[in-house]
Amino acid sequence: MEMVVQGMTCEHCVMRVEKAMLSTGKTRYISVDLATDKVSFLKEEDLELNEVVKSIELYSYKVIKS
Ligand SMILES: [Cu+2]
Repeated sequence: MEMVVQGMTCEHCVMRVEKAMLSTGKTRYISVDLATDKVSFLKEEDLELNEVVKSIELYSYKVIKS
């Protein structure tokens, strides 16, 4: 699974996004590329993508679904 998350400027942002995604309890192997804003991860089958998006947007980052 891949998506673009806009607004990340440093390692703290990366950590915040990872933490938000992990808080859903249904994402694994999250990898964030700060240079391209690309976030790759595995998700459990029963996870609605919107759940992840919401958790990230709580921190005011913008998610662009690919
Ligand atoms: Cu930052």
